[in-house]
Amino acid sequence: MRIERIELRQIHLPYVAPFETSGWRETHSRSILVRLEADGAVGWAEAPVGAGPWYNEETAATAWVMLRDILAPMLLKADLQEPSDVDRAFTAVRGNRMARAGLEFAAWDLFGRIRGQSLSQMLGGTHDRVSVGVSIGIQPDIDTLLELVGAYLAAGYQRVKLKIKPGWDIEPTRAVRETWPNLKLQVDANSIYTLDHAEHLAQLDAFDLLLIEQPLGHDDILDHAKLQRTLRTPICLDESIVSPEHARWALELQACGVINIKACRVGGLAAARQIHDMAQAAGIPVWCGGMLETGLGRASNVALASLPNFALPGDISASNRYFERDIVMQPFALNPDSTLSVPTSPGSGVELDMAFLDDITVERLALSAETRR
Ligand code: OSB
Ligand code: MG
Repeated sequence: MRIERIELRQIHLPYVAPFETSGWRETHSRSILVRLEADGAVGWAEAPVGAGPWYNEETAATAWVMLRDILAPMLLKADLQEPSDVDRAFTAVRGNRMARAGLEFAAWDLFGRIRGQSLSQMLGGTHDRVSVGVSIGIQPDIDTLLELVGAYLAAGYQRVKLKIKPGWDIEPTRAVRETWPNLKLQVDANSIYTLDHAEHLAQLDAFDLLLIEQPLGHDDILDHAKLQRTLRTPICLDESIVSPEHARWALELQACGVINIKACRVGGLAAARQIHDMAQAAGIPVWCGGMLETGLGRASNVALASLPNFALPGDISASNRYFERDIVMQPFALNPDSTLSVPTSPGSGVELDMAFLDDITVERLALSAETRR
């Protein structure tokens, strides 16, 4: 199959509240949406890039240029038999995995709609609901944090992740643990510490955490292996695992006890599934991370999380945790058991609210086989 037309859209959609980590703060989604057309069918997807290169090296601006000048023209020349052929078509491309993932996700949606199969079915999903939690950004003070955690628990979330950084780590975690002794609790440092903080981080062992996510360098594996030997709490890698090869290195070095899988971070769902399978074979549980996606990206996260080795709750909260109004006709709602239901319709299983999408689109571009550069 040949892709006949590719459309890119830059959106600008405010979050319900700014999201702050150890290294950045964002107030809006700047995702790039991708639309593929082939054989009379249409596939849509989201590349959840941010405003600046704070999580990884990509930004909304760089991903736009990569998609426009390199990746979309390459895809228009490729012959696709399977969604996983997209990854192969980009073998010569270094990095830029979120931009690549936008096209790869859209191909999964397209093939699913053509074949009448849901994304979860195509991937080999085994669950019809997936356990989810909520990721809570850095707050101005502990009282505000406790109030926010209480509100999310009242809304039905049964697992909480706290963003931490030096000066906002031991005390907020202690306060949440003392208030809710049985809560499933974990923390995420987004690469802010070094091995010099090993003794400091060991204080977190007292709080019975599910895991400590990405304490050290965004591209480090070796020091995480050293740190893991000094901690009782499992380390979970996020930023460092950008490909199945990186997962293999981390597993061989015993750098983590858990892996956070984000398909957008590793170039797409085919690579994400490979990491899932490798971790399963190694006896290492995985869970599905998030990038504050709209309902479109959320749909592929939920489908991915329906695979069997997604053993811990994902950062895949309901639509209303992120946006006042989502861009899909079927916003994700939290079930009373702290799960989201896995869509069953073909492809991503969600339809876009096109009128609303047009309102929040700030830039559009179409490429077709004839106009390719
Ligand atoms: O490190 O997991 C992260 C959001 C944006 C970038 C990085 C991360 C996050 C989150 C939020 O923690 C997860 C979500 O609810 O989508
Ligand atoms: Mg993380």
